[in-house]
Amino acid sequence: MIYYSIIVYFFILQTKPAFGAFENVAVGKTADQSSYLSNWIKNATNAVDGSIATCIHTDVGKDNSWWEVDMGKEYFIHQVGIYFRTGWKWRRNGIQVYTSMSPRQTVTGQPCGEQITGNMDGSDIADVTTRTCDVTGRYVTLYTNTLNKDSCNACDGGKAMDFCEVFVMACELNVKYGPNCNKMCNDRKCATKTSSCDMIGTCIGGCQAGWKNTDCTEEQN
Ligand SMILES: [Ca+2]
Repeated sequence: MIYYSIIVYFFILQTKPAFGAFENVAVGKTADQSSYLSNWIKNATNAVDGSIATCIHTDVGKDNSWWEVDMGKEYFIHQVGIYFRTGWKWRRNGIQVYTSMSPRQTVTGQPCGEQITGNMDGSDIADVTTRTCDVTGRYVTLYTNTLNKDSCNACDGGKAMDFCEVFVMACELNVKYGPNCNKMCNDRKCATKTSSCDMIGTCIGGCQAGWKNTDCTEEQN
């Protein structure tokens, strides 16, 4: 029984999130944020530089804090994840993730899952927190107007945000499709070569002769 428990424990440790063929399309992209904490490097791209050692920090004492990444074009966004600062947890509570087609949507974008909530000191909010979106969008915005002040001894959470990296697991539209983003649009046998390719690979206008199904990938008998 002990041996079995060790095996299960090891398996859990080794299991990575099931992202399928989704890719992080945020890394290296353009980013902006509502304000900067003085004495910090004023670079919103610190949260999309691929390193958890570099972080962003909006200014304390200001309402409506936001941080936003522009992926440059629309993607099917499956999931958004945040690597928080591990030593500073009290600004995690109250953040909401949004996607949008145009910039600076703050609270008017499409919400990705539930607001990130927990204890005001953030002690029960995971260092790496994810939200599922499953929506098409170009921008991802993290937003908070939650006051975490006095949530711990002598620390001011304010309405600021601080985190080190945001990853956006997404599928490239008109290139790949499927529940795991692992099917190629060009492999379909659509009747019209210019047929668009949504996330279920629909061939608008039907299939070439000898092929069937919505995405025209199965041969007729
Ligand atoms: Ca970083």
